[in-house]
Amino acid sequence: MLKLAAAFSTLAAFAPFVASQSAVWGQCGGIGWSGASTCASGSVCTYSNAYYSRRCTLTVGTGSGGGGTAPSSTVSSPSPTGSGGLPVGTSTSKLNTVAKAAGKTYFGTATDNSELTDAAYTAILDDNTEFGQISPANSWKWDATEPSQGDFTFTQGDAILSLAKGNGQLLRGHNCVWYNQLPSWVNSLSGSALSSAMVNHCTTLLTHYKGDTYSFDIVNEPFNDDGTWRTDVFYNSLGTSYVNTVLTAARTADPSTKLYINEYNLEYPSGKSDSMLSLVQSLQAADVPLDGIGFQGHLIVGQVPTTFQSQMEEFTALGLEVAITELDIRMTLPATAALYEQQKTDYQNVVAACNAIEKCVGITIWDFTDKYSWVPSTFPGSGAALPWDSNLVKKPAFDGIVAGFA
Ligand code: 9MR
Repeated sequence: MLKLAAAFSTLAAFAPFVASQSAVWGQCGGIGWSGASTCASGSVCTYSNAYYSRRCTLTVGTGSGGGGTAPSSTVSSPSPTGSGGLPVGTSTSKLNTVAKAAGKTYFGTATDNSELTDAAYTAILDDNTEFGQISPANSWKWDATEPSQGDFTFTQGDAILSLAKGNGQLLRGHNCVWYNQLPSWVNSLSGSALSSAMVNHCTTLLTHYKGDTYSFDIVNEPFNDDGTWRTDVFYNSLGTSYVNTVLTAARTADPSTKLYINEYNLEYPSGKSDSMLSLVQSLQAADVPLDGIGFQGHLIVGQVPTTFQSQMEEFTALGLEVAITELDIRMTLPATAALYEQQKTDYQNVVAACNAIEKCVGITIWDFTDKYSWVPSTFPGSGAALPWDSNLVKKPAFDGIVAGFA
């Protein structure tokens, strides 16, 4: 009721203009339309299709260029169809607000330095009622922070820190030890030289960001899908003990952050999830510090595992917290209305799975707009994986997220 009241009071603010101008989201053109063709102050008439596609949309911020973009704070559209005839999200709720109301610690997004010059993008990113948590998509990784041995650079990483601090957003550190985006000098090491370099890297990274993060992905993607260990330089040279070593070093470097192992394809029972459970049990038996498991959640529309919740519960039963750390749900392009609706259902189901588990502390989407998604370059022909489209217009998936927290 409160949300409805807020929506109506926003509409009411534009009521004096209705006689001569169309209200925000009102029709302002199209075949057969004989009503007003100008819009209320602060909105522009935007073409969507020949019949009912001219709607008065709010302009974003103070500048121009808002045409066609539905800002996240606007009222619900009476027309659920956006450009290209695809449905749009209409919820006026804010994602972090609804997540916290549901008892979660945050709803967040990844972001990357190169995106921070996009003012329309940062206008959404900076809203801590939408995103209460930020993950650095790339600039805290090993290749970005220690490109040559002992030569640490945190300029890009610190830009993400400043952004989150300035916005009052939590940070998830990402990441410390990963086979990918690893500078080549690391691959040439072995034995104690490798172990020292790994401990030094993680200690320096966590010390630099000491007290700044809610949680930190210390080990990323240690297993193959069949449950065998990934044969990267760490496993090949140090065996499984590299996990123990680096978690212990991380706890010493920053006792205040929650230490995570982060992995994909844990959402259904498999050799990988079995191996992760065994690893957790062996770490716990050896008193190695570990606080959480990150379920990355890189999923496919129409193929979201129904086992997501029970898989997370396997780990919370061991006393750990869990988080969905890199959620996106991709589709085969081109996007259709049916795929958008299925994606909405899929997002709702994933969020509901976390919502049902007290120790699922939060959800992070892997950036929030299709404009900056990693998916199309990695899976050619797939995309549209995020809740905002590439024009920063909310998709039905947004409404699915809100519904999942209900
Ligand atoms: O989003 C990241 C993308 O910009 C990089 O090109 C890519 C390179 O490996 O890494 C992406 O993020 C990955 C994350 O760090 C770990 N899980 C998988 C993510 C998507 O590839």
